[in-house]
Amino acid sequence: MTTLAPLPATPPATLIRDAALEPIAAKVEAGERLSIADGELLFSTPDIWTVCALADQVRRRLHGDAAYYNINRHLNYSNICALSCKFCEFYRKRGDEGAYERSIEEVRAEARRAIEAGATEMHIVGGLHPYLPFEYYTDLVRAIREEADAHCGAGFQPARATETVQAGSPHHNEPGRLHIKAFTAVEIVHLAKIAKVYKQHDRTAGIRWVLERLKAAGLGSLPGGGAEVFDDRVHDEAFKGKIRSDVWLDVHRVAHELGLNTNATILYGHIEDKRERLVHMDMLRRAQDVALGRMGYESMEGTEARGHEGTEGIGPITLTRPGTPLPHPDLTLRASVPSSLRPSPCGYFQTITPLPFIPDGSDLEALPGPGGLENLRTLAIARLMLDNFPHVKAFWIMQTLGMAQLMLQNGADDIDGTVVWYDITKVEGSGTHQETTAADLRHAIVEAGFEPVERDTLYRRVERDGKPWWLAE
Ligand code: V47
Repeated sequence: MTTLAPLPATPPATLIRDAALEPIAAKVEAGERLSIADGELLFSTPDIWTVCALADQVRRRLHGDAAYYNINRHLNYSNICALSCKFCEFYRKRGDEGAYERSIEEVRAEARRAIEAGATEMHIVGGLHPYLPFEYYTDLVRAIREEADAHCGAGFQPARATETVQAGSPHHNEPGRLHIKAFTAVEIVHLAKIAKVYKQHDRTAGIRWVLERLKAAGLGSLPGGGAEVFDDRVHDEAFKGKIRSDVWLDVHRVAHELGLNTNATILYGHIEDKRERLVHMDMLRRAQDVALGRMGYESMEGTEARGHEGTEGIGPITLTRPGTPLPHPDLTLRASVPSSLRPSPCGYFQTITPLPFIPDGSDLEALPGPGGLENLRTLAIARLMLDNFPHVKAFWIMQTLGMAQLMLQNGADDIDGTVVWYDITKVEGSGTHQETTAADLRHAIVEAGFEPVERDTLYRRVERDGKPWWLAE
């Protein structure tokens, strides 16, 4: 392959066709936080390629040529849901044709297959099932954990993995074994209600109760689903009955306090407007300011305190300033502070995944859904606005693998994994079997001009010799 000259740090001014973007380019160069007004300009400018070039600049500053993927399995334990969100094609009511719930033994068998295939992660979500008891969920996590422990010889090399992880890591999830990333914030609140521990006047107590029990059973992190768009108008029109933004953010804050890393999503391209997308991104980065502040990251000097509930007194903490270390499970900031005084454990948001609305089969089917350029621009803007999220994922299942390649060149650094089964959205004609191989993912990444890096759920480099795998030094 021909080697190209390195890109200039900033798109040369002559390539910025819309001069109104120049102040934004200067902020990006300096690693400063963009305002919502900046974001509005990024959405309205006809100069989309400058938007993309700026996102690529940030992406390369954070990750160089690396592009991440993982070997994973998505599993939906049930599609029966008490809610009827208008954008959703996945949910069924009990007794409906196609309604299902997986037994613990079925989940256990799927975990065994995943481990035998060398998977490092199971990503598990489902509907808000009205009848399954709380114990179903802890049993489900425990069953997968038992399989991971019992079959660690199949897809896992314990000796190498144990050597690489520092003692006292705040992440209690055992390294090198199948990682369980499960349950959106919406499901966590539902479980608190099922267990009858959810109290409106002190909702975090019930959330904490649930998360502590799931973590003790083997939960490793939370996926980013269920966020949709943090706006009451959009909420009431498209997903009434679901938790609102403040509750979604509470769940993730409590998870971070318990040392669990989490992800975030934005479901765009339906009835929301651009400003609502930007407010959503702003709320997420403020929540991340809190998480990073707890880890010891410091805000930019001279920045005024923010006036947003729960983040008072915390200024923007960006990761996009040159030389800023990315958060990592074993990162220690302020090493001079004795470990007994460091806030621990500390979880944080790892990844933002912009999810394009797929209308087919939903109550909003008459809407067109976002087009390719809209998807590209939204992902690039997510990279630019979410300056304190280490990773931006182009989820190939919803974006297509071809678009995910393009997105790697315009802000994304991750494309998710081999997936295998996916029921929430379906490509026409594919059913729920939507699998790609690790070789296909690597090929797509190389073709896009990047170095493929297999990661575990916490973005540690994975090395493998066939199916056995371990974490890189
Ligand atoms: O929560 C539902 C969304 C989410 C539709 O954390 C739809 O790494 C588009 O959250 N069109 C589930 N989106 C997927 C998800 C996810 C996927 C990959 C990685 C991660 C991660 C998280 O999908 C749901 C909902 O927000 N969704 N229906 C639809 N018609």
